Amino acid sequence: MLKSSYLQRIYDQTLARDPDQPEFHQAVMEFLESIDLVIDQHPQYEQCGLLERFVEPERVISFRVPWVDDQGKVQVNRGYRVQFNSAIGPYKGGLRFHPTVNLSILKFLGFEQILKNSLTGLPMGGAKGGSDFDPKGKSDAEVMRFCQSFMTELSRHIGQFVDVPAGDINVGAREIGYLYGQYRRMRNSVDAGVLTGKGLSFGGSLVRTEATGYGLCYLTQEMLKCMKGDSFEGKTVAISGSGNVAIFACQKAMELGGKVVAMSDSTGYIHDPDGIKLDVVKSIKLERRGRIQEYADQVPGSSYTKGFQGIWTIPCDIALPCATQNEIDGKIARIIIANGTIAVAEGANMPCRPEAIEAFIQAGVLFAPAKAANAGGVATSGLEMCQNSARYSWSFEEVDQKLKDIMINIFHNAYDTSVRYGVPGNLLVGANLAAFDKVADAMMAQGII
Ligand code: NDP
Ligand code: 2IT
Repeated sequence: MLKSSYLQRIYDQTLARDPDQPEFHQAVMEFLESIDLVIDQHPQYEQCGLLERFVEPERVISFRVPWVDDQGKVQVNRGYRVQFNSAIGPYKGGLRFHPTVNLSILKFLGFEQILKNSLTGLPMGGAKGGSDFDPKGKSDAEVMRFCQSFMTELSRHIGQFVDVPAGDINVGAREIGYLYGQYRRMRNSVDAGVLTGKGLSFGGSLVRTEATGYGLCYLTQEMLKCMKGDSFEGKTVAISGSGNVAIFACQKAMELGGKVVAMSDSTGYIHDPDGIKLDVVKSIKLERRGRIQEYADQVPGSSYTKGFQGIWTIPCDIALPCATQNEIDGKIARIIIANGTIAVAEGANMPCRPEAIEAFIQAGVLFAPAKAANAGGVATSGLEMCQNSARYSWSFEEVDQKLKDIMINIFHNAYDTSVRYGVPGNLLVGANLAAFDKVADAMMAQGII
């Protein structure tokens, strides 16, 4: 139950309007609980229907994506773009291709993206999109035909000043390349800033590939330093997932002196007490699109266990969930706490359920919420847009330094805000309030739209 009757009404309306969107409800509630602490100080929000507008996307686009498979059979998937909020900048956010994609998931991701993008300090609104297309087991040619069909419709709705998609689960360099090629062909114009995560030879930015995982570790390192006088040095680390975010989180955690002992994919996890050999993971996942199980066949002393949630039974000092939403529930959180973990930082979007977050905070485990901890990806997308506008590119070191500065700034912004509102160290509340402040200000200034 929320303290504010206004906020409770917003939540009740959200449930009633779309009863079949549990992930979206979860993201909205997590946010409203933070706003509940300060809403009394802002009576003008209710007068202007600010929260009513904030939880309703500006536009939701849903479309048919027909394509022909390698057997000549016609396949039809569903494509979406949720353009949630453009008060502070063009819509911005990734595309996810996964059989579980539906409007509930894309609305939760789009909603989170508004707040995350605000925290970066760059002028980007919030959006998310994708499809229930499953690229697993598909040939390159099938993926290309799907991407071309998807972009044929999406191209009507995006643009460098309108909406700038990027990657997310199962959308990486290959998919962005095909999507960009089709956009350019249809427009007969080189608008590089329409997508981010592009290849380096056609307007991509150095560090974008590494950015989410690196940024996660930069923020975690700052949190450990400022809140515990500690660091990654000598720490045992477990990282769920073995995709883009997980791989580069692993790389940076090791560079900072941590020992990563476990990683996973959707079917199981590997444990390597001597420390994960990242080149083996990269060759399985990035080159061959294989299964994490193959690691245990190649590296003596390591083991593979079926079931992706089992990874959290491996004791670690630092836990970095980097796979997908809701993988850590209250029961798993209690295992993580009992194992003596000192910090949990969310690389994935909403990987921890509300009861897990509550348990971490109660137990004094440092907790960095996704909208702060994984903002490095979209922040570097913002830097890619800057470079595209300037028709220029920065060196690896320049982009990496800017990313580091942004992540350190996000930590301090969230931390200082948590202190200001009487919940020192609660970075979830701090991040929500700091992020919302800017968007609310922009929405109030722009009238009832
Ligand atoms: P990838 O597709 O590169 O990797 C996803 C990883 O998570 C894979 O190991 C995949 O296993 C696993 N995974 C996916 N779905 C599930 C599931 N339902 N259950 C268990 N495991 C699953 O995606 P990213 O690394 O880009 O994204 C990972 C997370 O990070 C997502 O939550 C995404 O929203 C978030 N994120 C990504 C950013 C980016 O820049 N890419 C930026 C900020 C957040 P398998 O191969 O078996 O499917
Ligand atoms: O969840 C995310 O922040 C992303 N998938 C990255 C979005 C982006 O526009 O770079």
